[in-house]
Amino acid sequence: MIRTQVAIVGAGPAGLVLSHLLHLDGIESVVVESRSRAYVEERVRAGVLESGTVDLLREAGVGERLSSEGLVHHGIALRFNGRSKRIDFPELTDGKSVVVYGQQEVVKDLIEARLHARGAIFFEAQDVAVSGIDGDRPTVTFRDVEGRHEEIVCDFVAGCDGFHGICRSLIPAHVLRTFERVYPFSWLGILARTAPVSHELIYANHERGFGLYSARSETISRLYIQCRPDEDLAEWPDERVWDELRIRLEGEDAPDLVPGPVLQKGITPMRSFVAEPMQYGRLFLAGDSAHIVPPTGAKGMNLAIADVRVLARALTRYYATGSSESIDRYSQTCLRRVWKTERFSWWMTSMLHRYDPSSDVDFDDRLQMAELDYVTSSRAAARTLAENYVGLPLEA
Ligand code: RFL
Ligand code: PHB
Repeated sequence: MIRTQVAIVGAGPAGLVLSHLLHLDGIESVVVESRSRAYVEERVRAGVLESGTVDLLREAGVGERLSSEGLVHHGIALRFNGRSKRIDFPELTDGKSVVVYGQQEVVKDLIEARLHARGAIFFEAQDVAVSGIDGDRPTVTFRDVEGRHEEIVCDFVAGCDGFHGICRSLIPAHVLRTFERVYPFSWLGILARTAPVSHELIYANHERGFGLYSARSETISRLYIQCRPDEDLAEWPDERVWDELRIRLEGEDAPDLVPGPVLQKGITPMRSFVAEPMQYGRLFLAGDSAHIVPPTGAKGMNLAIADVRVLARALTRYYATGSSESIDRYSQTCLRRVWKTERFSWWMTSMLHRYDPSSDVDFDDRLQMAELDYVTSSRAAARTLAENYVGLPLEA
């Protein structure tokens, strides 16, 4: 039997940041992860860090490699009607910017920091189960990598186990309310060994569908195209992906794409989802276990980290003062940011995608063009995009 203060299910960005922040405040935790360390360190996902996320990671002492290897971006381009229009972040947000640094690099840095501080992470845990969240001694049980039965007895459980995890379903059905929107398209993404030809991200609205040009480092590019939700990857040999990307980014000042070896290729479904409340008894949900945003606003990982910052502060207050006021308000505090981020991600998605690429241009498509024209020509409109993209202020 293992006794700890906080048992954390899931070693994604939410679980690892939470464990690290708690450690800095002298609170013990144990992380239980169903995948292997190599798997979570190689999983290619998000890439854009809000300025508040960057500050948090630096202040928490895990920003060294992020500072030396991350690419600072001072703006993005919105591309429509064959032309790019730039949104300048520092100018519109009193000097703020974002950093492009892969989620798996953040995860590597955090695992390294946790293990260096002798933090406990059980990888490859099987049959993970949580019980007793109604009482004051919840437990997490699982089989470890050697098949031994383990039991963690704790004060609190953090459900950081992603959208397909087990923790959300522990909230009784009569308490849990969910909100969902599924979009009629997905993203086909590639990671390629080729130097970025644009030093800023390009979000393109094209009549054949959305296209996104992003980067990971001086030698690695990350690109996406809108595709059908049921798209078969086998129908997308590398050459076809490059051709389609070139079409979606075509026109005046088009980036001169240089195809390189494709290192990874995958399809990401697009969904908006929120579970309310984000807590029940001694269980707290954080990150993708509680909410999903479509990736168009680059918010998923940032929102996960914003949740656990609120949770770490609330737990620290509880252990320091005995007051449960902040933990009782955890869900309410988080949901304010969650819904604003849902709104922004939905808005970026709806402004940039073709909802029915097989049909003729219709009323909605004309509205999209008007919106893009407005957002790139009105300072007031551009500011609303910029302040959301660099990240709304974190809770004081
Ligand atoms: P994660 O990263 O999914 O981590 C959850 C962890 O929990 C583990 N787990 C369990 N562990 C123990 N017991 C169980 N029963 C468990 N069930 C699951 C999982 O193995 C995993 O390690 O959630 P977290 O920490 O909340 O972090 C959220 C972010 O990962 C997520 O929001 C973003 O990556 C979303 N996302 C993207 N966001 C962007 O901003 N830009 C992107 O380009 C982008 N691409 C993506 C994405 C998410 C994807 N998913 C979820 C499939 C691409 C993909 C494919
Ligand atoms: C990425 O680089 O993976 C990326 C960038 C911006 C997004 C989504 C994904 O909106």
